[in-house]
Amino acid sequence: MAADSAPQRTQVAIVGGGPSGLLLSHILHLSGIASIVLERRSRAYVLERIRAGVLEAGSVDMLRSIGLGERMDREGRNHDGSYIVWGDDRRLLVDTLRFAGKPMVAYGQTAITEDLYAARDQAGGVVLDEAEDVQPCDIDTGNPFVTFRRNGREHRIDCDFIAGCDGFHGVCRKAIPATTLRVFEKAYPFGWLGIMSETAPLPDLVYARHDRGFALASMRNERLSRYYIQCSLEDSIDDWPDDRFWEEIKTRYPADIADAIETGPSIEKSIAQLRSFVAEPMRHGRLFLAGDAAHIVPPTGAKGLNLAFSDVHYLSRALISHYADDDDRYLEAYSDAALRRVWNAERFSWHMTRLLHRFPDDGPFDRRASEDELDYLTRSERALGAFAEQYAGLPFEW
Ligand code: FAS
Ligand code: PHB
Repeated sequence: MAADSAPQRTQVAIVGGGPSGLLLSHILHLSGIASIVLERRSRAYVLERIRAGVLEAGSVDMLRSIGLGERMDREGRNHDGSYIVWGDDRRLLVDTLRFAGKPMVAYGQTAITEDLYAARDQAGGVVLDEAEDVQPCDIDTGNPFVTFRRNGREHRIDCDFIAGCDGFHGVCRKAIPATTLRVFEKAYPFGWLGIMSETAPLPDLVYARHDRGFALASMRNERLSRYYIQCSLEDSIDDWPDDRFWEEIKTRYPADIADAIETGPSIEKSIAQLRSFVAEPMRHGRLFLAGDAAHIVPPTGAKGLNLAFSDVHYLSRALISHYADDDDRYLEAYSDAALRRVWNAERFSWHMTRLLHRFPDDGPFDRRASEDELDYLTRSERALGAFAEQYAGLPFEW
């Protein structure tokens, strides 16, 4: 497509070229439904972002079902479960394979986004990056459209539906009237300092609850490790040279695990603020929100990207049913169905964040109560089963 041209009309205009928007566009394409993705940033910028790393079985199945399983199966790493360590060398395996019946897969969001861009390119998909000032218009009518500027030219695309996949800072959520939108929000009094290093990761994900704060050891592949420690919101990455980071994270694990951590120079370092956020409803007229545009979870439960996948599962099924069967039942049910799964993940992520982090106003009682809950998970199969099935991600409803 010429640099500054754009079709005048499509069936679904998708705002946002992150995982939600690209995945929706590709699934619709496979069902013969036309879409255009409008992304504010350059493709290079989108692909530079380091984010999620663990896929629930439902997300893995979605990628395989649309032909994007080959690289994931080659480079991704199956996980039968994740460990939690705390107190005086207490440890617990959250055995997701046993309780949910399927493994989780460590496969980075960056690779997924690369795979999705490649699939859209190969299919001749229309992904317009550096689309400025995108605006969803007439969402309350049967003839919505989007406007945007690109390469200095103004554009308008008429469509049947608009998918707001433009993340937490996007414009689509703001197009829902304030009198209609209900927002639920919680900010956490700490951040996550994350680093990526070209080192051999630990064999499994290991979460740590420690008096000095939360830590997490994760991975992307056999030679790419991802680590996080809870840090103050006052911190900047300049406060954390690599040596200080490695020394600190090792203090938060038992000696055998700390000794197994291979240190090395960081190739990426960033601090993410943690928040819980839900906007309801996820639909207004012909505008449908999916992914971070509608909700944010603290990454403790590895749910953010997986919720984007489940939203896209529900929304793509609904749009396909509309076009293929002239049946709008799933479109009508979209917001309620998506929000049922969103709220389970929001509650679980909030609970797991509360359980594993040191809150500034925590006293001895709070610490002992959290340690007792972890001890209880080691003693009760039923409690551990409930925890594991939520960490693994509940099945999609339809
Ligand atoms: P995204 O934010 O990924 O994509 C939205 C896209 O819309 C962006 O490319 C943006 O440029 C574009 N956009 C925004 N405004 C626009 C406009 N006006 N016009 C056009 N385009 C616009 N999740 C996990 O499961 N595990 C993790 O460890 C994890 N770590 C994270 C760390 C950080 C720092 C952040 C911010 C998020 C993290 N997440 C994690 C959550 C993250 O992975 C999201 O769930 C995921 O990116 C959601 O994908 P999208 O809904 O596509 O939103
Ligand atoms: C990651 O690998 O980035 C990751 C894994 C599990 C989490 C959060 C982040 O809970």
